[in-house]
Amino acid sequence: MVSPTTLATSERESFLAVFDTISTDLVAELKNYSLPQDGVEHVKKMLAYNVPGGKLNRGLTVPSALQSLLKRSLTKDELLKSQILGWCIELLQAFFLISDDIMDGSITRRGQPCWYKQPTIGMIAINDAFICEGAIYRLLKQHFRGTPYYADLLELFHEVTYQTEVGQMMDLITAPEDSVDLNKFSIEKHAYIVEYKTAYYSFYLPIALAMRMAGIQDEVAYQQAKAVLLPLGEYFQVQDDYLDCYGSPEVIGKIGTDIEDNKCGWLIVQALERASAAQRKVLDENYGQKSPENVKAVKKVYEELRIADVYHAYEEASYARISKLIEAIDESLIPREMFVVFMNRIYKRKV
Ligand code: GPP
Ligand code: MG
Ligand code: MG
Ligand code: MG
Repeated sequence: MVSPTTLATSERESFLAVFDTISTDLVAELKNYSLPQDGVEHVKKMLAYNVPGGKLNRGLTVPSALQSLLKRSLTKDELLKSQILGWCIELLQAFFLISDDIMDGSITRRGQPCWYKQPTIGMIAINDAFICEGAIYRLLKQHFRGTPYYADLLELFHEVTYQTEVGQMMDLITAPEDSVDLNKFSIEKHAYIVEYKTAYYSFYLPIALAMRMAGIQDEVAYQQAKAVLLPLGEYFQVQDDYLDCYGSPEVIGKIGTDIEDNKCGWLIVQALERASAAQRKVLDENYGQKSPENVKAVKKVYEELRIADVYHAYEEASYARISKLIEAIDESLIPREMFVVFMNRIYKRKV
């Protein structure tokens, strides 16, 4: 019998093998633009550095969700097409992460320096992010132009990109560098930011793409999927906020910057709910400052308020809440299994 681990490994290997095809196809297409050799080298290097090195949760979800939806093994063509859609999400992710790291002033990503931190790259990274976004639409055109759901795919990518940008905008304007005002933060504001900046593209998009491929047209099915996937995305971003402070950089591959960056993250909004007047004063004076002493003072208040315990309770409660939401799904429209698999992929994650 094939164990789940072996299966997961082979799914990943087969998915990664498609990346090579995609990279080659994109480069071949650029040669039609008479792209000089140094341009070809740059694109290859940039894609290899920024696209395949992550956990690939989003990308791998498309083929596995399609299989759940069709309730059978995929044909070669279905597998390849769903993997290409998976890579389109990973390209979207690369576009966002390259840009996000510049905006957040981050140092490392996926265990290596952020792309913009590479000595020969700097602000060229901004244009590279645009190239990653553009590549999505080249691939969609190349592989899906003849399908009945081509327009749906385009619409999904455009809509979700815009939603993410709106979320990122709120993330940024709630965290101005030079004026720290913790009164701007709230649980509701946080919930809005994470739904828009993370949940749509990371959770709704992979499942919605598989549903389009499976030929599902009933809007109710998409609403039902969203009702689970947006809360799941919120839970995922709360984990990200927690790991920013409590994760180990060697494991998560990035060094947290949320306290320094004055971010309206989950830990600070929970701390604000619980802080005494004296603790609130410490937070007001130290949050959003670059020096390690300030960061330490904020973390000390988190310790006093046992915010890590609050988080662990939130994890348990989220699992129970999302499981209930999954049970409410009408199985004649979409299989619950698809959501269970996705949730188990991230539950209690350390990475
Ligand atoms: C995660 O925020 C959100 C994104 C990566 C979306 C970015 C959207 C753009 C339009 C650029 P984060 O800053 O907490 O992520 P990380 O912790 O990985 O830096
Ligand atoms: Mg960031
Ligand atoms: Mg950010
Ligand atoms: Mg983060």
